[in-house]
Amino acid sequence: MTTLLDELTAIVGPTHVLTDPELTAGYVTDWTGYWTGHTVAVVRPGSTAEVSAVLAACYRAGQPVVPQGGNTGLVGGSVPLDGEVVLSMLRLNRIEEVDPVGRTLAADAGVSVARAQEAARAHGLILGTDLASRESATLGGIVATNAGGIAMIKNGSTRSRVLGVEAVLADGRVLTRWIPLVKDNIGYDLPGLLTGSEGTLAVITRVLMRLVTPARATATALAGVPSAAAALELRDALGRAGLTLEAAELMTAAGMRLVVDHAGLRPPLAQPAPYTVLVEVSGSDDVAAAAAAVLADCEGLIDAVLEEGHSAKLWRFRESHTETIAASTITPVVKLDVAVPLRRMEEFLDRLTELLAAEFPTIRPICFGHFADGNIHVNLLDAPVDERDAATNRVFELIRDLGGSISAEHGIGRAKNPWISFGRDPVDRAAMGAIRAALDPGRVLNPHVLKLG
Ligand code: 2HG
Ligand code: ZN
Repeated sequence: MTTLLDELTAIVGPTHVLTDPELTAGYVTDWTGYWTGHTVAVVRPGSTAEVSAVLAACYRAGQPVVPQGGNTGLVGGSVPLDGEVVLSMLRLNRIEEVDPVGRTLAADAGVSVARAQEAARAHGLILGTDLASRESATLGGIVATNAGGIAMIKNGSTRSRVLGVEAVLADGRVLTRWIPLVKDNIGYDLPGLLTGSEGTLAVITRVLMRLVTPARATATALAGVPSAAAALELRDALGRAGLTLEAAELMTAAGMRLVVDHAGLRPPLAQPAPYTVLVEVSGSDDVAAAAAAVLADCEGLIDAVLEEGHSAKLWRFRESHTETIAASTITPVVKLDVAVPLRRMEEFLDRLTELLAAEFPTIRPICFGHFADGNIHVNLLDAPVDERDAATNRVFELIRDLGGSISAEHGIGRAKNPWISFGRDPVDRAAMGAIRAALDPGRVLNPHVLKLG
């Protein structure tokens, strides 16, 4: 090990190889505090050439490596388990170019989503992926995990906007697929394959993203509705009025109460409702008036507030959920990220509440999420540590019965390994395994993540 550490130190310089547990602590535990491990060293390369040399050295030594961006993932995918080197990508932080004509952004993997967004906005464009952890989450991270987020309903997946990547393979070779064209149909879609591969196929060092033209005028509303079905009816009514959904989020009465109490906010609606929907819509200049007309006409609506533009004030109720939940549980929160077919969402939420109350009475579930794409974040608070897996299993069994997905946007990481067969059949897993073995025969890249069984 001393020889390898010497080699790594020679590549990146002594200040960028951290071994002191006090200095590595922040790199070995995830955001929830549950997923943790230890590392022989955190290595912080400053260029693609250094990433390549570090990986080549680790490959020769058979030393496993965990790539890490902002460490904001929620499935334990960016922290070491058992001595892996942590490859921190944060020093690769250059925004190379925004091309306003081709509508592309080229940047290093360690650039934060917020900085990339700012650079795109300076040219009248936006990144297209947005999420609450935007200040810390990195471009490499959102590509490696195919991050979902609040804008997916409008702009599609992160994968659909990755035009190119530069990535270092396990043995140190640099793969460059960097074509700033939306039409380029030569062979396999390797950027698409690396997107969502959770650091198991290569380490992404640069990304070339397709940018999006932002809406000219938007309005944001919070609406209290009696059911998830009513939330979907509101979505349809907005669509019929010619409005475009920029975002559509669902919150429950329990989640709203928690956020209001924790953040000391005034409840936004005069009457509490079983579900509160946040919608941001775009349209012509009088979008707020058009949205108000839809809300006024909406059958069963309990109460609503509407603001012009992107209302940070209204979004706060939604974006405070993750932090509020983390601060309100006596055991580390169990974070499940599921999707259900929209026509079964009501049934899912009802059956989930019933089964948890019957079988795990001490667990407090809080559900919220991007309801228009079927994605619900199921957070289990106060879950006794010895009930975590059993409760997860029951929720996933329900998801399987309903034809949903056990991982809508957060990935598999370490957290969901035992359940991968709920979502991928043996032939599918064998095909993924063959790709992984071909690109990383020594299995040094994120070995404990995305285990295919
Ligand atoms: C979000 O939608 C993130 O805010 C986090 O995906 C979800 O905290 C969660 O469960
Ligand atoms: Zn989400």
